Amino acid sequence: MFALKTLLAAGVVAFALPASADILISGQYLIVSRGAMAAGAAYFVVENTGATDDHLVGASSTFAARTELHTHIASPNGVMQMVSVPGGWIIPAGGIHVLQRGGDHVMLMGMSPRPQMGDVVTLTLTFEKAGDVPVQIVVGAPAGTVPMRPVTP
Ligand SMILES: [Cu+2]
Repeated sequence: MFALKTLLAAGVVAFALPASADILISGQYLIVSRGAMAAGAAYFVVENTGATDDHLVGASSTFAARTELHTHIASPNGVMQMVSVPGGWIIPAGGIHVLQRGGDHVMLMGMSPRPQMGDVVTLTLTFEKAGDVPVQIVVGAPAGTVPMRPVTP
């Protein structure tokens, strides 16, 4: 019983801590589709300031029925299609990984209630080393955003 209590206490403490010092998330925003599906895609930059590689292995949320790591690939007829990326992405030590429109993103399906422009929602990113990293995301494209915004490390 003591061990269980200790574990629970440790879990609460870990959850209350800010994001891992080695993982920084920036430029995050969420685009919500029109139509009945209430699907959305989240974009952001992950920076790993640590000395060892980390691995973004998953994402979760409390406001969508499904939350998945996705990317875009060109089908044989040239049409861009979204596919899930169950293996996630390696974030190299001292490097960045950019999730951006037309490329990698976090897909949210069956959002309820549908987030409105300007709402702030919480997405939890799960890293192999940094663990769960909650990220506050504003709904809507930031002013001046262009689809393939270059990001410098
Ligand atoms: Cu997608």
